[in-house]
Amino acid sequence: METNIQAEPKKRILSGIQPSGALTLGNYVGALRNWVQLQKEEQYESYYMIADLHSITVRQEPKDLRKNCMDLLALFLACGLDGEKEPIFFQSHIPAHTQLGWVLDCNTYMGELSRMTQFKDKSRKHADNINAGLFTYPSLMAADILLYQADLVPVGKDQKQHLELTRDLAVRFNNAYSDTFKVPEPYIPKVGAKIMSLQEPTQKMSKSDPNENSYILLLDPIDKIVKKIKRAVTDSEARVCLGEGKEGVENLMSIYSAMTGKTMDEITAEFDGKGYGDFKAAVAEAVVEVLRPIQEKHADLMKNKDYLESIYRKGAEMANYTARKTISKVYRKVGFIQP
Ligand code: ATP
Ligand code: LTN
Repeated sequence: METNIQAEPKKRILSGIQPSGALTLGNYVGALRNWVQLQKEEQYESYYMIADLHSITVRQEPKDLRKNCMDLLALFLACGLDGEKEPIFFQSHIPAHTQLGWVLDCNTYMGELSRMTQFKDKSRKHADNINAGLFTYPSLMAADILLYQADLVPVGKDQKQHLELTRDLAVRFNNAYSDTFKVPEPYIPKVGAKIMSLQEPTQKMSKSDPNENSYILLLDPIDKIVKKIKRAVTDSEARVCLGEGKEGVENLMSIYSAMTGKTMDEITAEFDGKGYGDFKAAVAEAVVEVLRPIQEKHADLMKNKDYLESIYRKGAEMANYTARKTISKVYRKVGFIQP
């Protein structure tokens, strides 16, 4: 008997992380971990990118940038992404990103870019270098996404505003020049979408924070991770539960929840009658259990530069193929003469 079941076309995923420093636990929980999960699901086809072009919106030492790029690629793989099956690539290897970035720049309003909280935050942090690239960062990010006709973009909560602008730009272009871009949806995790600083739990945990006790790096030595968690800011109540003025404890509870899969209620029950010492020890143990195998794998991969090279070369080839199709369509629709 003949079966006539047509396979649904796969939904496409694209996301990226800047190689602007070593990754934090926030990047892992808010982004990378979900990428790995999504890549395993049959209904998706995913493109994961190292956003090196974006990273130079803040000054980078070339030597450090090169190292961070390779480190990040190895971390992607160590966290479980499969770069043999689906593309993992460097943004700067695909010329179409800057090409589409320019076209979108010309369709993005100054007012829209001025409203971006990331621009405002970074301008404050880097007051001596408020450059044009920092300002137009969101239209390049929109280009990253729209080039691949992505359906879904897995990111942490802080990127939601950029995703909204991306959707607006896609619709604007489609209306002006006829249907060209897929309008993408953000995919923001329910747990751990915003891991907070261990020292100032009202601020996001960020790899560019000057206080190194505020973040846990994925590649921090194990004893350092344990120390940082022990030093995390809590409160004087000594009760593991949610509540006003307990942002520090709530953050540690979210980290514990993200590491173990336990709910906030289960965690409250588990530590009922226990103090912060016991709680922090358990959080540290849970984090170490997740990070140790990633660190071991990363160290192995960093010894194999040829393999890493083969992954990003293959990634660029696959990504270029898709990106070129979109950019030539865009150039044609805008009215440029075909070369
Ligand atoms: P920077 O400090 O240089 O601005 P960052 O640490 O915010 O960098 P990005 O490269 O901007 O990191 O972000 C990479 C991904 O990690 C994004 O999807 C972002 O939403 C997510 N992410 C970053 N920080 C956190 C956090 N504290 N909690 C959850 N997700 C996060
Ligand atoms: N701005 C993002 C990094 C990034 C990105 C992208 C994320 C650059 N291009 C495309 C998703 C899709 C950030 O996380 N800071």
